[in-house]
Amino acid sequence: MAYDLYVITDPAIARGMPHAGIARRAVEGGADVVQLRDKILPDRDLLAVACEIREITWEAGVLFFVNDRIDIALASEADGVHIGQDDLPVRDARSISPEGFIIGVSVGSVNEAVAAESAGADYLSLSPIFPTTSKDDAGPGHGIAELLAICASVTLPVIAIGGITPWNAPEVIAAGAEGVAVISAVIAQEDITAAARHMKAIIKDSKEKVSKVR
Ligand code: TZP
Ligand code: MG
Repeated sequence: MAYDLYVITDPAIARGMPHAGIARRAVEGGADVVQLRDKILPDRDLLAVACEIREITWEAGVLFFVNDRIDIALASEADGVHIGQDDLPVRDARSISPEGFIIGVSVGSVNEAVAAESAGADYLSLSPIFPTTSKDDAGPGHGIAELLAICASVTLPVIAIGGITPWNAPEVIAAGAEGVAVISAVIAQEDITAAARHMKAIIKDSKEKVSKVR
């Protein structure tokens, strides 16, 4: 399962481009994961968008996750759901999921990371690594030291999110992140496909450098 480049859709940040358009461009640029994130669409519209992204990601062989909403994830046959500390607990999400369904959990500390791992999460995301304006309640950045501590405390893949750019992605990968999740660095760009391709190349290069020194 590759999590190298994890692109999150948000039409407001993509200057009004719809979710499916963002997803299509992101997969063309080499995204390994597309996450549908929308807090305002009515449920029926959200499900319709999820089904569109499901088709795009199936064709591209790319993972598709839905943020927060396990009901929409299951109904659209997504590969998984991404949940936060205030969403359904991992064990309850697991109890209503089919086999192989991927559950990712946002964590903000070593304690939360260890708890999510023992509750049965499949991957973790530390958020935010750096300050970001893309999420209203993201809070201050945890920084690279917290990322290092979490990567050392769990065996699950840890995805870094929040304020990641082509310039700081190498230090995030060097700290042990399995991949980077981005909104603005890819989807706020004029050419989403080119931005995704550029970010993917940086991640690949950074991973090669890390594997040489380990
Ligand atoms: N969750 C934690 S930070 C964040 C989310 C959805 C926003 C990430 O956006 P950006 O633009 O990559 O900082
Ligand atoms: Mg959430």
